[in-house]
Parts: sequence; C-alpha cells; structure tokens
Amino acid sequence: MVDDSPTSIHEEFGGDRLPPGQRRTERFPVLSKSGTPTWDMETWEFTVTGAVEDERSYSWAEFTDLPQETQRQDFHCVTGWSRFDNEFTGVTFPTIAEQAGVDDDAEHVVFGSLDGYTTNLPLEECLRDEVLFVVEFDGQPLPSEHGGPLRVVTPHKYAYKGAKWVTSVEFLTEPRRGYWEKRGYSNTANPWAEERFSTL
Ligand SMILES: Nc1nc2c(c(=O)[nH]1)N[C@H]1C(S)=C(S)[C@@H](COP(=O)(O)O)O[C@H]1N2
Ligand SMILES: [Mo]
Repeated sequence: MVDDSPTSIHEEFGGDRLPPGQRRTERFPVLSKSGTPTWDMETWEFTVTGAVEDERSYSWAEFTDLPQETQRQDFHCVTGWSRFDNEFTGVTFPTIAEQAGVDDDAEHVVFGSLDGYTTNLPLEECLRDEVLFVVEFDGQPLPSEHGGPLRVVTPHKYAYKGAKWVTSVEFLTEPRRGYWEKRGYSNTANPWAEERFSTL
C-alpha cells in the first residue's frame, strides 16, 4: 500500500511544496562524494550501536525481514533541485530504534556508509516514519548509484542528511558532525528555511 499523504511535510514547516530557491526536476541526478563503493551481500552487515539497550547487527536477510512500508516522498538536494513523488519502500527509523531500545539519555544519531560518508541528526528528527531505510525505489531494488542496497531518506531535510550505502547507525548522548556538516554545510538543513550552509 502506498501512503499518498506525506507530501504534506511542507505544511508542517510552513512552506510551499517546492522549498525556496529550489527548481523541480524530473530527472534523478546522482550525487556521491567519491563514486559508488563495492560490497559483497554475503558479508554485508548493518549495525546499530551506542546508547541503546541491545547493540545489534543485521545480515541482509535479517534486515529485509523487518516490516516494510511504501511511501511517496519529495527529495530536495541542497544544490538546488527537487524531485517530487518518489516511491520508496523500506524500514522506518522508529522500527530500528524500537528494536534496539534507545537509552533515555540518547539525543543524537550518526549514520555511517560504505564510502566513508557520515551524516548526523538529532534523535527527535529521526524518530519520524518518513525517515526511511530504503530498499526499493519505484518497486524495484534501489539502484546502487542511488545508494542501494540500503539508503536513508529524509524528506524533511536536504538530501545530504540521507546516507546512501548506509551500514551503521550510532546513537549518541552528545552531537557529532558528519561529512558535509564538518565541511560548511548546515547542521540543521531545513529546506523551507533555506538552511544550506553552516552559520557557525
Ligand atoms: N554515502 C553517501 N551518502 C550520500 C552522499 C554521498 O556522497 N555518500 N551524498 C549525499 C548528497 S550530497 C545527496 S544530494 C544525496 C544524493 O542522492 P542521489 O545520488 O540518490 O541523488 O545523497 C546523500 N547521501
Ligand atoms: Mo547534496
């Protein structure tokens, strides 16, 4: 079942569906800091660590056994393009958090990827059903250039908050910046406030 309603996220942020300074594209550009990495599905592993009751790791078979849902989401890249109505299927962040049992003092999350990329968000901004660990795009396995086998999407943030080729989630009691957040991009990344660059 496809949930057709999540395009109302912009209303929560008090803006138009197309955030300020963005232009709409029908294409799906690829943005990767260092190309598409390689991996072996036999040894591929997804780990959940840090401020949780149960640190865990999942094989691909274990991960894809988790409950999945399909959502229609918009995608906003900080370089200025937006792509509407992407059909993503995957496991919600709250499902992963619930499985691990997040500690009361956890406040922050860092995602890690096969290409060495990292990105960070406050825990409360991850505990939303539309923060999705995506395994399928338009009903097909997620293409590797777009982060397959597994990526995160964050329709309430610029897309650099969604790690492609994600293999780790670390829960933290203190904030820590990721790859672009250390290099001058906004830590908060709200598209409707045009938070593109860091002001600190
Ligand atoms: N692991 C990883 N994730 C990443 C990136 C990356 O270089 N490596 N680029 C980010 C950026 S800047 C954007 S805009 C989106 C691009 O996703 P796409 O290539 O599917 O359009 O992925 C984000 N996630
Ligand atoms: Mo980006």
